[in-house]
Amino acid sequence: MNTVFESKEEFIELYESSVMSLSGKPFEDTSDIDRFDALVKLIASKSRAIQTETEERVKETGQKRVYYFSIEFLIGRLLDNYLLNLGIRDLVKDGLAELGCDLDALEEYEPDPALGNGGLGRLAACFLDSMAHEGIAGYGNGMRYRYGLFKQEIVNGAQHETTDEWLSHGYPWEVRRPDKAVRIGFGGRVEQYERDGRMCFRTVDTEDVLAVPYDIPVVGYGGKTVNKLRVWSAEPVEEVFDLEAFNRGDYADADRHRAEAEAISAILYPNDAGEHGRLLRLKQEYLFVSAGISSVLDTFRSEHGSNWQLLPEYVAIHTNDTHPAMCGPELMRVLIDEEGLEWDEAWDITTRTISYTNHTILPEALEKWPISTFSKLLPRLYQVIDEISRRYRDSFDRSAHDWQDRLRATAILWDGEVRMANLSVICSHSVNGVAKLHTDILERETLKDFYTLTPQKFNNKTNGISHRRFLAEANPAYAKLISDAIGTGWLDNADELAKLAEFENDPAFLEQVGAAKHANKVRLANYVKRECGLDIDPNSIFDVQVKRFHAYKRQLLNIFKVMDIYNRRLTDPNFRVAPTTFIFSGKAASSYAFAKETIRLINSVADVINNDSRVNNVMKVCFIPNFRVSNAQLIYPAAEISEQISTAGMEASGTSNMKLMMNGAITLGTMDGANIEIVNLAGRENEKIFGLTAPEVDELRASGMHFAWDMYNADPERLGRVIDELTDNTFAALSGDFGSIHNELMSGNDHDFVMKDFNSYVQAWEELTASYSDHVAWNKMALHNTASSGWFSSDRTIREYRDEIWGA
Ligand code: NBG
Repeated sequence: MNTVFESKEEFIELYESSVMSLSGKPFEDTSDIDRFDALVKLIASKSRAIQTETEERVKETGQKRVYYFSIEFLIGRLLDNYLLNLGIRDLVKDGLAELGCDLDALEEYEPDPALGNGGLGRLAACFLDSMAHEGIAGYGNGMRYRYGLFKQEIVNGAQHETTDEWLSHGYPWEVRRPDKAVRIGFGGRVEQYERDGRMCFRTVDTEDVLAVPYDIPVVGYGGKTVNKLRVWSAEPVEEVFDLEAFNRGDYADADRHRAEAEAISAILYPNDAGEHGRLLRLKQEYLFVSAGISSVLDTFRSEHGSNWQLLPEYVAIHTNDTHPAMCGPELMRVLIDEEGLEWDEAWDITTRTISYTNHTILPEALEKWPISTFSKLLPRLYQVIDEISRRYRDSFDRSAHDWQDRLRATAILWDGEVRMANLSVICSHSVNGVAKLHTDILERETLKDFYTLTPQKFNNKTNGISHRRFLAEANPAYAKLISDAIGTGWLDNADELAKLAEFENDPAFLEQVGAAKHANKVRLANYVKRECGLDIDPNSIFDVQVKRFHAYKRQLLNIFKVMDIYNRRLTDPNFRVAPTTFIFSGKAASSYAFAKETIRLINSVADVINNDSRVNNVMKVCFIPNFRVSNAQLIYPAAEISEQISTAGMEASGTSNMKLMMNGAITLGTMDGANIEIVNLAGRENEKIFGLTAPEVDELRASGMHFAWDMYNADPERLGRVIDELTDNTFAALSGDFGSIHNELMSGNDHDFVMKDFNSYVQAWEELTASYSDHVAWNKMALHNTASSGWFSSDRTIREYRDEIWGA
């Protein structure tokens, strides 16, 4: 472990002087914000010192550098994490206490940057943590949005979006690097010219913006490696302030130039809002790709000169989903137009450098851009894509009888559109899915023609999570129990969690497992009381579904279950219910009406149940607003049931399933995504599985024998009643009925098999909760889940990427 501070005394001295010099005030007069700021600045500067050492080591040893390009990085708060990773959490806490400051209280001042939507962005952040832990020279490359994803408030049950101003007090971790800014050109026209007897291309008359990087340190556990995350902000190239307009009183107009440039990095787009055709999104994608590639190549050049053949040996560029798909053509453009390489050589270098992860099979999320928009905004890049596409078509073996179908499925340019997923596959040497089932579906269905053509490109990398953030840091009570039992080696090597299996039959230990869980439930109950004013009972079962709202994730199925239990409890006094708190949290894309209505339904059901004294001794429904990394860290440790109930085949992997499992929750889920691997590791008897499997879903869809109205008619007392209640005013008091959900479900013929899986789901829930009263058996299952969860550490995932994709 690196010694960041020689002693507590040294820390106190450095910290005091840091607080005073930053604030210009005597220590006693400084506010908590001053103190927080100074603490971060101190830790950041210590981290940068290690970063310099890391950098020297990388240079000396010629280590391969990995660049992870992602349009989202959901990093969460960093202070606590970095103190843990540097091994100085206790020292700093004690030192602060001597100065009369409380570390936990200071940590509350840290903004939680919402630079991502959900799993995809959080995965990127976990990967940064694991790359640094594994000693990989791994760097994030992304966007610095002025506003995070919106802030969610609940008004009359409905989601309201307001801006998330995470930068309003500044962000003490980042360092602005204007010296590394890159000029990005949009529009203009392509011109041919001759250089050394060779025909070359350049783009002229472009409208330029400046991409300015901000660097955030990434501190690896063990304190030996500090990498960085570089995020780009768009700014005007030069200050063009229209004084005339200003003097006329047109203030907005006077600064229009700046506003237009800055708009590119102003907002983070929701990932499921059907964003095609939004010019700004395309500009964002090009900006962080082009600026990122330029900075990657600058670093390479400074170390290896223009030996571009060596690029794939020293550099790996990983593209996280299709948003950075322009990496391929952009690298080609630079190598050819600026470095003078021939096409074939540039192509060989490019494809050996780039790799691609697919994160979804949802067709609406596989990005496509109209050729007209694309070619106008990026004329030279479009030419390069056109040439890649032409060569790809020409490479086709036309003797095969089905070559035309195959081409149609895999073409880059088709039907007036640029298809980014196909572009990504063609420009990469490796294509991976994020869980076994997902990769199987890619190979068999979504990308099957590519798989037939180049099976060697395809591989699986089941997702992982940072066990340090989501277990050690989020769940100190449990983490302490674990470390007391098996030592702290698990922080470094999550496989050591398996040692907990020894304690599965130790009643005293199991009791402590239960006590830690209880403490976490009390902590969450306090948070819920503060945030929502709702009392929830820590002795009830905490049944948790927290994730983005989407039809396929089936929050609707969950709330149908709650409605059904409520109905049965009212009609049948003998119906026994294990006291349960149903906890939901998550955001819906602002344009996704169905998802937003589902949130309103949950809150409306909550309003009725929580105020009905006939039932609220056994059930409460709780929607926690504004789901984000920081409150997720309170929710996962308190959960006992992990709801992972997507329609089988739809959830690529899921990662909250892993976080919850690691924290000892039992998965109530379908055989989907990584749930399947959870079941394989922990044993089916330690989870609760229900519902259609992916092949059954396919079969039923294909058969055409699935009828929503038949199911409705067949079960008037339960399912039928729940569906009636969408429109019969039962839950309308808060803000009206739910006709659109009713319509979506019945006219859409139960597209996501909510009705189909309803019975087996509710039955599974009843069986699972009935077993809760045997606390010993329950805690044993919980512990078994934690003991089986080490494989889901993102350290393991990253080692697989390193060995099988990056060769780093
Ligand atoms: C999401 C999937 C999840 C998966 C994460 C991380 C997108 C496009 N995909 O199932 O829906 O866990 O990616 O891989 O956000």
